[in-house]
Amino acid sequence: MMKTNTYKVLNMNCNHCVANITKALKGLPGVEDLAFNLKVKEVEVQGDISSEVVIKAIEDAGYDVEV
Ligand SMILES: [Cu+2]
Repeated sequence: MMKTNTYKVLNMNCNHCVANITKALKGLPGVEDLAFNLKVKEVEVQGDISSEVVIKAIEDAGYDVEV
């Protein structure tokens, strides 16, 4: 089922972070699209994927997700 969830990544500060998180999420099964808003430190993840998997992938890349 297609859904969209938004995650706040507390230490996402620049385009380098965006690139790292893109790399971490793009390859996950189910992820269809990503949209970043650096100003408010948010990433919107569209696709059929559980938030647990998304959060773990972001954390494994070295970032902190506000839950
Ligand atoms: Cu950065």
